[in-house]
Amino acid sequence: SEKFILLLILSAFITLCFGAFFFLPDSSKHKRFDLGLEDVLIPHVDTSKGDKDLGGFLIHGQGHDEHRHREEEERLRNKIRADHEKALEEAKEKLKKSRDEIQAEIQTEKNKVVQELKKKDSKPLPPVPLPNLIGINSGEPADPDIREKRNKIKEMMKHAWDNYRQYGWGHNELKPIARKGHSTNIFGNSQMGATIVDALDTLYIMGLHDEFREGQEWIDKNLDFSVNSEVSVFEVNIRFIGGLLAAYYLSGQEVFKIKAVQLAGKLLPAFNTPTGIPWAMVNLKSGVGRNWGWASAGSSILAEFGTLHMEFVHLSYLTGDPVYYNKVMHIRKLLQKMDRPNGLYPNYLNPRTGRWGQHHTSVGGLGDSFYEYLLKAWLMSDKMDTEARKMYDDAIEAIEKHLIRKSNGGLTFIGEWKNGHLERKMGHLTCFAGGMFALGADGSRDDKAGHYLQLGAEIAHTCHESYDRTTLKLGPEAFKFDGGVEAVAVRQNEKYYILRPEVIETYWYMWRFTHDPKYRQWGWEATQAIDKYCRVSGGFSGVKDVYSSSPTYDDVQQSFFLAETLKYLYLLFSNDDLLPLDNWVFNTEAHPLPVLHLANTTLSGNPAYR
Ligand code: DMJ
Repeated sequence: SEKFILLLILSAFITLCFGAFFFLPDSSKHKRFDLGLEDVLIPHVDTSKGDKDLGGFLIHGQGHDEHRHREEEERLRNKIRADHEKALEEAKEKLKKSRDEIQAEIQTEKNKVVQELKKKDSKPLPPVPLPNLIGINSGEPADPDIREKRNKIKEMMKHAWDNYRQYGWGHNELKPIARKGHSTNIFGNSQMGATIVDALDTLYIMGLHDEFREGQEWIDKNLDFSVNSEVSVFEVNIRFIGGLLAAYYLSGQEVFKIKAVQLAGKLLPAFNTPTGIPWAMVNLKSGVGRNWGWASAGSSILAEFGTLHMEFVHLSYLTGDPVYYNKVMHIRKLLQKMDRPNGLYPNYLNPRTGRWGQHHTSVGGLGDSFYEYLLKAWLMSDKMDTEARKMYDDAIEAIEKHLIRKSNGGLTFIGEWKNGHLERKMGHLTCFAGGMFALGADGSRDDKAGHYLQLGAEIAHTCHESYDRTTLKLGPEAFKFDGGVEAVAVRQNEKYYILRPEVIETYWYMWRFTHDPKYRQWGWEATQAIDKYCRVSGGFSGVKDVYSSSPTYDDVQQSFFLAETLKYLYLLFSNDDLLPLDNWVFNTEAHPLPVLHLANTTLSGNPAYR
């Protein structure tokens, strides 16, 4: 508002000066002005009729035109004078107003602009035939015991949602003990309702339709991306774009598609780097991007720029605009051209130079979902994108050779590669890989399906052990296989459980592929432990030490608890006809996207695209 007042004073001053100009006695000035004005007023003069070009000014010849021109000039001069006087009066009036009145006027103007922009942004997108949407509201188990367990999980979802609804509505996440909103820097500094967007599809498949509608209404009215906020490109993609796309496919409500496309447009400036490898963060308003300060040598992170493919392909499919598809294919092509130490992809890549940063490789944090998306790109393309499958097979072979080992106690684990040395430590995040190996078994190279299903089972077992060897029966953030320690966290800062889904995700995939009842049993153990130790009256909280019998809470209900943990549990106790894996591929935040039956990888299935 201060700027606004300064501007007003300045404009009043300029108006005064300009007005004064008319009342100056100097007639030569008038003459110059008249000539200049004439030039502006009558630009298309015909010089063949006696007009002369004189020093840049056009002077008309004598004659009957002259009188008409003088009248016209006089009329215009009067109009300009009147306009300036009016502007001056308005400026004086404005300055008489109170600060609050001026602010209210500015706000009204702003709202008008936002409304105009909204109107422009909500243009209908081209109609696109929806893929076959099978199994979006079924899965009721016949067995009463399983039904009861499934209902319990639905009740937990309701508890998490209702408390967020009551205490954190519109905020990104909930602090269930302080009973207020919570956020982290991945969502920037604005309230984007991350929990609402992340939870929508879980609400939908659980049949919580009133809650789903509430969420939809909030998104329709409040979810606005024209904010001066620096967000994580990866997190916004997997949680928001993934969540909105899944909600769109499940419900058919256009608003989700429109919001997903608007948001994607805001992420695109992140790709404006010398290599096309996107920055980790982007300001949604200015489009300025940068990387995390902690990342090696200013690098972007493999698991971040490598986890955009599924959502971006769907965006191109739905809009008919190849821009999204081209961005992710460019990343893939660039990665294909690069040398990989020992066939492994390092976690860090510098977006300015196109060179790897530190040679660290992980199937857990910083690497994980890159491998997952190679496999899922293939599955999502109805197995047409064989290039992605080949990259996945190559990567997994190198990982098996260099990172996967058996502990002395016979537990298979996936370690981390750090500058030519294997760290015998596995993260909770890495436990998703059991499910990934099982999902990728069918179609694997040299027909090693049995081998990969077995590998998935071994990882599931190891991760279950990491839960079973704790006091709370909940898994730590990271656990070691070193010097007699097996599947146990050693450092205090690795003993926490923040409601993560990866172990349960693997149980669910293993259940779908084997129907071995132990996976439901393990899933039920985890459900009970979460309900017993993480449930508080204001929602669900993470715990700081899974080895302590009197746990302390971290007071955060993560949005992925509703998006992933509870969804995978619910699916584990549902029949396989709910979201069958032949028709749906889950993004890394557990948002189901339909398989696109494309003739090839150029999205020719979409008529709007052809
Ligand atoms: C989720 O946001 C996603 O699964 C992501 O890929 C990594 N892990 C978190 C939850 O633990």
